[in-house]
Amino acid sequence: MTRDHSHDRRDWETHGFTGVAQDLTAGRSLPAAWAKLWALYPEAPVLRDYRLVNPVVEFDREPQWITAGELDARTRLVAERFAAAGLRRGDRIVMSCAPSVDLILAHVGALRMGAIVVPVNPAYSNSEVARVIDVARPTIALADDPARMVSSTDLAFVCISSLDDLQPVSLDSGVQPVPLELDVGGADDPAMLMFTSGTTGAPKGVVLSHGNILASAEAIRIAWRWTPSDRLILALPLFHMHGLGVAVHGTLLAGASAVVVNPFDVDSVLDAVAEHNATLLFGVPTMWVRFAASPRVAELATLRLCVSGSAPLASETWEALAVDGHQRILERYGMTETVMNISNPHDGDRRPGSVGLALPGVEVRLLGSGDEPGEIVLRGPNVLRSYWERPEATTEAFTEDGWFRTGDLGQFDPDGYLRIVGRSKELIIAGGFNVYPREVEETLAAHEFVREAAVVGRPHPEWGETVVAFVVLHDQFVATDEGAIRADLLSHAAKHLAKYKRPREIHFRAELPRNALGKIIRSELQKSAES
Ligand code: MLC
Ligand code: AMP
Repeated sequence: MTRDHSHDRRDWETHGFTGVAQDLTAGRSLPAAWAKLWALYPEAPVLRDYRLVNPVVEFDREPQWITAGELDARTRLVAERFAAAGLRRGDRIVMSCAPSVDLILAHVGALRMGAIVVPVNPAYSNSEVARVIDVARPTIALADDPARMVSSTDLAFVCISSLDDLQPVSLDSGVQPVPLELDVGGADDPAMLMFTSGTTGAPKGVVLSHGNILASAEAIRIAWRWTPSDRLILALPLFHMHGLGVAVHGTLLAGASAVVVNPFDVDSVLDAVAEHNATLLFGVPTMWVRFAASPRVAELATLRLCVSGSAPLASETWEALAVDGHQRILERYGMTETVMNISNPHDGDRRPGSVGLALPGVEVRLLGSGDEPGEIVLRGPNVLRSYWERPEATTEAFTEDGWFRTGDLGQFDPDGYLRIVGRSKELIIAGGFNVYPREVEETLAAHEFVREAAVVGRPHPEWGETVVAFVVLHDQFVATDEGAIRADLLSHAAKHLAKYKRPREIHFRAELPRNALGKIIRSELQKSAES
């Protein structure tokens, strides 16, 4: 049973939207909407790196602002270059790079030509990248450092630093440039393929259409009163929804500007805020915890709007930033499958511990009956249609009557504000990055000493949660020195898993707690991790 709270339309109005859900995709696609703006205001500064950083290239130039007109021209050249390397409409292009303006140019160029962007964490191990490439079968992979990419005969590599030399040349002998039509995709055409790992082994690819990403960017543009005079300090990774679907897409759709800061650190961000008279800052809770602890926290006061998302923001952090940073942080709730769902209002009560009200176009309900928390389910133009080549996963993700199941548990305040009170899915969020226990468990279990492993998240004041593993060894290793085995397991994890997924603690057990059906009782392990 779905519990109706029927506030959606009123929520949309509180966010400043009085239209209908279809209005949000009237621009057809983000590239079409962006191109219109670029033609209107070609001189407007849009993007700039704060500093130029690349792991394999030394830059001999200073960062410069790119105007809308230049962005139009340069993304066209990027698209031509990709086409010359063999990329066609509907083909996948992996992008695995540190945040930079060049990466944004590549992302926008690929979207404009109708290719499907597959963002991948550049800190992934070769085996993590290989799993994505296996499933996505991309034509091109763009990387900071091609040496890090897995080799494959069907895949052309483009090093991001070579995008600087924006000549429409053939990278792949035999493949000639083709005439390109840009910005012609429709709302239903796929735009992005993002992997969420998944709780059941093989990585699950989330296919987002141009309509999905446009609807969400339009909803937050309206709700957050984003205007061309806004300037964002963009210090987020550009391989997840927060950095791409919110920060990049929103900036370009608002005709606003952004300064890309990489890597994130509190001082660089605050320096950039001051130097560039920034108005907006978005972050994950770990970043906000670090701002709250900084002696420079009061400098946040110059910003028009600070937004938190990707994981729960503790009320204490919210209060500390309100008092010391003079910022009422606006918390919002999103997901790869649905981009942005719910947000505290720009005008009105921004409530600590709550994610607020349904964004324009989004309908929100809870599964279950009574006043107990229920699973949050959603409908709207932002919601994915299907997973990549996984019909069974798609069926499981929706209720019979077509609502998307988030796996998050929520409860409404009497006036319709939603609180996220837990998760029904097995997921750990550390520093705003998702860790799927199953993936870590499988990695540990692949070690020759290990009979089985279970992984849980323990609350952590800075990271939100931290990864704790419980391991049962094969009998012959039980009497061996635990310290040495632990070190061996950690180095095994380091070889196969990106940093944020690695266990911070490993506990050895003779057996794992199981229920009558033989299922591991995670709540018991959780308790033991917390004690
Ligand atoms: C890392 N460390 C940890 C840890 N994770 N220690 C304890 N517990 C953890 N969970 C250790 C590392 O091993 C390292 O140690 C040190 O802490 C610093 O790690 P790091 O990775 O270098 O940290 P840093 O670069 O400072 O990164 C922190 C961060 C980053 C907050 C900047 O995590 C980040 O960019 N997060 C954003 C994630 C994001 O964009 N999520 C959006 C998902 S989209 P040592 O010894 O090696 O120094 C989504 C939808 C939505 O969710 O709603 O937005
Ligand atoms: P991802 O799949 O990486 O997009 O992560 C999405 C998940 O992040 C959601 O399903 C939530 O569990 C979590 N999340 C995002 N924003 C918030 C928030 N403001 N509060 C609590 N959890 C959040």
